[in-house]
Amino acid sequence: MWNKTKEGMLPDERRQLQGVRLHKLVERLYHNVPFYRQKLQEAGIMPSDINTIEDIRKLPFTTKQEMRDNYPCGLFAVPRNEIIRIHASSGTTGKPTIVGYTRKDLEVWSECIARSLYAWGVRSSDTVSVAYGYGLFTGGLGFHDGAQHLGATVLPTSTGNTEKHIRLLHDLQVTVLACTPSYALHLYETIIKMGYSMDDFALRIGCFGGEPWTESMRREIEQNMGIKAYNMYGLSEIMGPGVAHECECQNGSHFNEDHFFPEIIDPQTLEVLPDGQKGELVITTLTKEGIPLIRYRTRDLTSLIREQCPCGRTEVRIAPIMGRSDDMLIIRGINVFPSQIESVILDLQAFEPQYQLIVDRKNNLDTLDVLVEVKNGFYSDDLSQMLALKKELHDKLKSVLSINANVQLVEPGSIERSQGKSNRVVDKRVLK
Ligand code: DLL
Repeated sequence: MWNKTKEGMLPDERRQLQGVRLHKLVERLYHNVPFYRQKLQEAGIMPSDINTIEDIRKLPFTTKQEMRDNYPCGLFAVPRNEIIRIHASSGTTGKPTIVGYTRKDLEVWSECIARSLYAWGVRSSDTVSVAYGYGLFTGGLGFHDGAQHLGATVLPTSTGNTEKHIRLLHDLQVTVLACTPSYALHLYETIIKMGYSMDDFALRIGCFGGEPWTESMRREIEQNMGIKAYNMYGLSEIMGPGVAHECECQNGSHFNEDHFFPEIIDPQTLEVLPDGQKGELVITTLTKEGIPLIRYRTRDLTSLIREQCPCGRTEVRIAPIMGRSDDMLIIRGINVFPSQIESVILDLQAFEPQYQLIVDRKNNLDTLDVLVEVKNGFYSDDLSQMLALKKELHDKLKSVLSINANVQLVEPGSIERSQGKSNRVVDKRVLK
């Protein structure tokens, strides 16, 4: 273990530590974040009421909508000069969710990622190609700092330019690959197309996450690429990658419980569910300084595995994410809410509020087709006019969502109207 004291802590000792940290967290939020003070007051809770980790159930939940309502920095719990990094993720409509990190937050982040990499067998002699997106997305810089903290050599490849990436993987004999699992499959196909065999590479370990994947995808990656493929779970609101990670047993992802406290709730009744039952994952950031969150509703569906893991880590595990309790799609690793696309369409005069989103996976890359009806006065046989409209929508979607959608303009009235719930999203991806 990278940090045996924390990862292998006796469960009772850990619960004590979590209780102390929870009390301090509530105190900090009560005094430093007006939104939380009001929320706690409304719930009739004072920091002195929270003393053990079991007291967490007295606390109210936090939602993504509340983060949006406090855009951009209303939930920051420290003065701006203590924030040394900002990342952002998609919000439910146009505005992104902003997250700020203090120096200590970045240290905790690197520590958590180093724990994962170490568990997977990465050592300072390894070279890690970080092929998650760099920038506002937490994947690139998160893995970058963590791998550097461990002492490995980092190759900051980021996304795109697959052939150049493959040549570097080959020429530098890179041993570790970090990217989304679907990108790993695409990379493999390109490797073969370029005439290489996996024997030409030194890859041993894959660090995959950022989107749902299955056991059969894992088998495919492991068999094709001749590597061990491990799961990493995380979300920007809580930190980024590094919230939970598999160990060598590949049987559920250990939660970094000294920093993040997980609960599973029924998304309808909001009742806390017992271990083993499937529900929505709720996370409290026990040590975060920049933007700490109490009982954040992730919308990810999973269950907690409490049984002792043969690896010796005593941290609770989560089962692979089984879906979401909202309509968020993950397309090429980018979180997309249908409502974001709708608001882009409605901002442009030429379109009806009638559209359909078709998501598919071709050559292991996600595709998004946006079919949209053009308003009567705007529909024309003039091809150049139609192409200009199409380009306008494409470019707007690209600037808001950072995604290249295939826009298809259709005649007014041609998208089937539904009798009941509208069926605006058709997700054809079958995760084998
Ligand atoms: O995807 C952070 C990350 C980067 C995790 C790289 C792992 C590796 P967001 O963009 O905020 O952050 O998206 C978070 O992605 O709520 C899940 O729905 C989904 N997700 C992330 N990891 C996994 C995973 C990053 N291993 C959202 N399995 C989360 C399934 C995942 N879903």
